[in-house]
Amino acid sequence: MVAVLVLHGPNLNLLGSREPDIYGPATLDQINAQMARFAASYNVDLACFQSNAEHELVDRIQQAADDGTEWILINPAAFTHTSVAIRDALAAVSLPFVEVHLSNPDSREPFRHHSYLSDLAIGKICGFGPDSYLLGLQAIINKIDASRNS
Ligand code: CA2
Repeated sequence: MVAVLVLHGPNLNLLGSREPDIYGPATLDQINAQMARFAASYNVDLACFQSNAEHELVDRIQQAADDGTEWILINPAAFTHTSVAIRDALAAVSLPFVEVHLSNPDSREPFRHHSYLSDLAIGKICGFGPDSYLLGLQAIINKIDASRNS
């Protein structure tokens, strides 16, 4: 069984309660539950973690280096555009990761156009609402299958 860690950045705990026009009506629990069902059907062990605190996300990434995590799926939220600390943590643990966003940051304000993580990511999916997470998870599962069969 392959272990995948899903990380959600600041304010994503508010999903479903505010700004549904931008981020949709689904709550974070609903998104996590949908991913968990999807993961189970592919025999993937999924762990989900959300924090509003940068250091907690850094700590969880560091922990992933020692807890059997093989891939990370991350929506860094606003930390996408600000956090050298999260970038450094991902670089330090050297785990492959996929960056996802509900919205398409490139079609929004200019300050959202730069990501501190994208150049380290295996890939990036954005703009599809909660489907961005499922598409990211599917891409990770395809990569795992490809590495098993090579
Ligand atoms: O589109 C995404 O997934 C973002 O990562 C969301 C971040 C934003 O800063 C990024 O540029 C793009 C913001 C997450 C805020 O989440 C909220 C959810 C509900 C209500 C208010 C904020």
